Amino acid sequence: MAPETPGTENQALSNLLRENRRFAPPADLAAGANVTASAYDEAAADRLGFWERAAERLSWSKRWDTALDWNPPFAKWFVGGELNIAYNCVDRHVEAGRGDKIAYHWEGEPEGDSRTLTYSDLQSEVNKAANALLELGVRKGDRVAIYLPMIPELPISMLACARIGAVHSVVFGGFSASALQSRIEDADAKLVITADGGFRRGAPSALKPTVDEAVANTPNVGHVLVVRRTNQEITTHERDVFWNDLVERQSDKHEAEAHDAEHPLFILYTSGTTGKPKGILHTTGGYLTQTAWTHDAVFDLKPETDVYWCTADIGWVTGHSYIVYGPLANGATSVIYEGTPDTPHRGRFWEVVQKYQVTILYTAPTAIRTFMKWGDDIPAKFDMSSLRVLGSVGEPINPEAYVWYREHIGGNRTPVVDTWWQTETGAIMISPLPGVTDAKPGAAMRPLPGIVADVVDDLGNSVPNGGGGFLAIREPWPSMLRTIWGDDQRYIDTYWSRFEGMYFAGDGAKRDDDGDIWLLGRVDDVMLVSGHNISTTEVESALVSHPKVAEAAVVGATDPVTGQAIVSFVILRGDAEESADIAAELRNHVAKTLGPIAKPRQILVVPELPKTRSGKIMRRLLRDVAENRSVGDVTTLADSTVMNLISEKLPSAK
Ligand code: 6R9
Repeated sequence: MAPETPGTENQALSNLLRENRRFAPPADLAAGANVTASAYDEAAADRLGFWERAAERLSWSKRWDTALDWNPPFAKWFVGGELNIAYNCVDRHVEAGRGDKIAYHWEGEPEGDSRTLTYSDLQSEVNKAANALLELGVRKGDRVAIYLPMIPELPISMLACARIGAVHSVVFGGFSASALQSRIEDADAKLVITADGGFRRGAPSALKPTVDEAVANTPNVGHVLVVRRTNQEITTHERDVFWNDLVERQSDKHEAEAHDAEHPLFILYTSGTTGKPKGILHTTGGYLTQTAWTHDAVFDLKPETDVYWCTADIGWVTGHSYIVYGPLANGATSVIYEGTPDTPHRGRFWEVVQKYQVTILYTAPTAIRTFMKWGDDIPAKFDMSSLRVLGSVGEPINPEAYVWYREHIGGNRTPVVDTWWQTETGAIMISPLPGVTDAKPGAAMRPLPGIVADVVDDLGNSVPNGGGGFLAIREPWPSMLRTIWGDDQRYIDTYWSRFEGMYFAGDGAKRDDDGDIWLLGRVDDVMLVSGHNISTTEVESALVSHPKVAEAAVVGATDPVTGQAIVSFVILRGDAEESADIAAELRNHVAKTLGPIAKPRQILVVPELPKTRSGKIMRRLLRDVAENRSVGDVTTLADSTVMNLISEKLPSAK
C-alpha cells in the first residue's frame, strides 16, 4: 500500500460507501432483450470480430479491409471502408419502406408549438440543406460552426454537413461571443449556422448578436446562415443569408457520396478545467458503429414500438450521439424538446412523456435531483406507464437519486442504466444492460462488451476488488476520439501519458467486492483529508441519502490541521425546513454513513449550485468560495448569477 502522507500522489482512493440494494431486470424485458449475457463472452473471445459484426448493422458502400489499425495512440477503424452517415441515418430507412415512420416528435418550448418529422421529411430537409451548403461554397473537409437552439434545423444541419463530408462543430447556444469566436477560429470554420434566437424559460433569447460579435473578427467566415425562429429583430450584414430563402428553394434531391471510414465527422469542444478548449475529433465509421450498437443494446431499443427521449442539449456530446446519430442510425422515433423542464410549469417533462407515450427516457442526475427537490407530487400527476427503460448520464448518480428515479418516474418497474462515457469516448463505455444486469443504484457496473476498461492504481496496475484508483481503458474502441483538432501532442499528453499504453479518462473509480465499477468523479476533485483520498461523489451521495437533502456539492478547502477539509453546499428538498441545527444533523449523518473521516467541516445551505450547460457541478468555483478567493472564470456556467446567490449565503455559515 502507498504511504498515507498528505501531498503524496501515491494514494489509493478510500472506499467508503456501501450499497446493498440490487434491481434485477424485469422478466419480460430480459426474455426479449436485444443483447444477452453471451455478448460479453463473444466480445471477450474476439473483440475485433465483435465490432465488425456491429459495423455490419450499417450500410457500407465499400466494406473495410482491416478492422483496426492501431499505431498507439492513433487508431484507424474499419480501414478502407466507405459509407455515408446521412444515408445511414436517413435514406436507407426510407428505401426500406419506413419513410412514413416518425424520426422526431419536436416539442417547442411555447406550448402547442410542435412539429413532426418523418424519415421522408428528414430526407428532403437534409438534402435541401446539403444543396444549400454546396451553393454557399462549403466542400468536403470544410468546417462549419453551428450555433442553434434545440430546433429541427440543428440535426438537419449536422446531417447535411455529414452528407457532403463537411465537419461540423456545434457550439452550445449559451456560450458567449468570445467562446464562440475562439471555437470558430480554432477550427477555421468558413460558415456559421445560427438563428435569430431561441425560446428559453418562456421568453425569446437572442443568438444572432452573439454571432455578429464573434464573426466581426473572423474574416474566414464567408457566410452566416440564419434560421428564423423567434422573429425577433436582428441586424443584418452582407454575409448573412436566410434559411427560409436559401434552403427552402433548393432541390430536395441530393446524391450522397460515400466517405472514408476515417473521414472527420465532427469536432466538439470540451472546456476542460484549464487552458484553451480541446477540439475533440470524431470520425465516421467507428463512431457510427459504436453509437448505433450502444443505443440498441443499452436502451434495448425496439424501433417499431419505442418512443425514445434523450433530454440532453444537442450541443453536448450526449445529444450528438444519442439524439442524432445513434437513434437515427437505428431508425428510432425520438422526442426533441426545445426548452427547460420548468417552463411553463414543473411538470413539463412528465407532460411530454405522457403526450408522446415515451418508453425510454435518458436524462442527467442534475435533472433528477432537481425533480426530487421539486417534490414527488409533481410526476405523480401524470400517466407515465409507457416508460420501460430509464437512463442516466453526465455525473455519478447518487444511489438515492437513482432509487427516486426508478420509483417516482419508473413506477418501480423500469431498469435504470447508469451510463459512463465522455466526449472523448464518443459513445457509452460502461453501463448495465437492462435485460441482463442486476443493477446496483449508483454503479455503472461493467464495461460494455467489446470495451476493456479497468480501475488501476498509481502505477497502472489493476486494483483488486474492493480497491479504488483511476479509470483507464486498455484497448482502443471504435468511437474513440482520434486526436485533438490540430494538436496531436496535446492529445498524447492529455490522455496517453499518465499510464503506459492506456487511455487515462481523468475519473476516479472503485471496484467493489463483486468487481463492479463505481465512478467517483474527476480526479481533480478528489480531496485529501488527514492523509485519506476521499471522493467528492461519496460524500455527496451520503448527503443526498438524508431525507432533507435534494442536492449536494462537496469540495476540499485548505485546512491547517487536516491538509484539506470537506466543505459541503446543499440544496434542501422542497418540503424540508431549514432548521437551525440542520448543519449538525447533516454532519452527523455523513459521519454515520461513511465514517468520521468524511465528516464535513462546514455545511452551507444554498438555493442553487453552479453548473455547466450540460449540468455538471463546477466544484472549482465552490472551492474559490470555500477558500475565500474571488471566484474564477464563470463563462461556461449555465446561469452566471448563481455564484452571487451562493456568496450571499456565506457569512451565515461562518
Ligand atoms: C457523456 C458526458 C465526461 C465526464 C466523465 C465523468 C462524467 C459522465 C457519468 C460520469 C459518473 C456517469 N460522467 N457520465 N460520471 N457516472 N454515468 O458526460 O461527456 O460532457 O465529456 O463529460 O462526465 O466525469 O469524465 P462529457
